[in-house]
Amino acid sequence: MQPTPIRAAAFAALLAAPALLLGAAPALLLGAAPSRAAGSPSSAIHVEHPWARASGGRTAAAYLTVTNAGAAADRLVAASAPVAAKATLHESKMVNGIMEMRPLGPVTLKPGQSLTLKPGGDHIMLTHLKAPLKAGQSFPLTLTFEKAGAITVTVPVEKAGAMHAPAADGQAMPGMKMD
Ligand SMILES: [Cu+2]
Repeated sequence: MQPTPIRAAAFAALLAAPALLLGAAPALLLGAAPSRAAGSPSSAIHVEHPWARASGGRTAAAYLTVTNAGAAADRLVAASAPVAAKATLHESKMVNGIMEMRPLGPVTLKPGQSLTLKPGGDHIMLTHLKAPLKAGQSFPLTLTFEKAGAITVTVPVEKAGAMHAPAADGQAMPGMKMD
């Protein structure tokens, strides 16, 4: 059944209302932000919402979402960034109450599957940074897939305590903290 025009309008108003409250990030809720998906349009692999945390030291973490929109499985086999000597896919695990990180190795993405790297979870560890990452800067990060090849995205750096991607680059997520 098609929604009536009145219902559609009410729905639009529902969507628009939070945007008024959160004036700083209307694009977040309206989905108007241009996607930073990278790779050629024909690439089956989409890399979205890359971001990294500022770091005073020689290591930092980068986060993003990778989706395999293709019909065949693919594998994320390597990462690199010119700001760091090494970029390694890590997982975070609680071991005896302590958060530990370890290299994850190549990750297989089945058709339709996506992998979200986020604080407290999987991430790309940047080690031996050439200089500390400062909030406001950005850097290129290249992910290499077995089939899709190399995909380079621009990674904006957020402040040290940030828990999510910058608003203009985010997706509407129910319950997402907007601090
Ligand atoms: Cu790590």
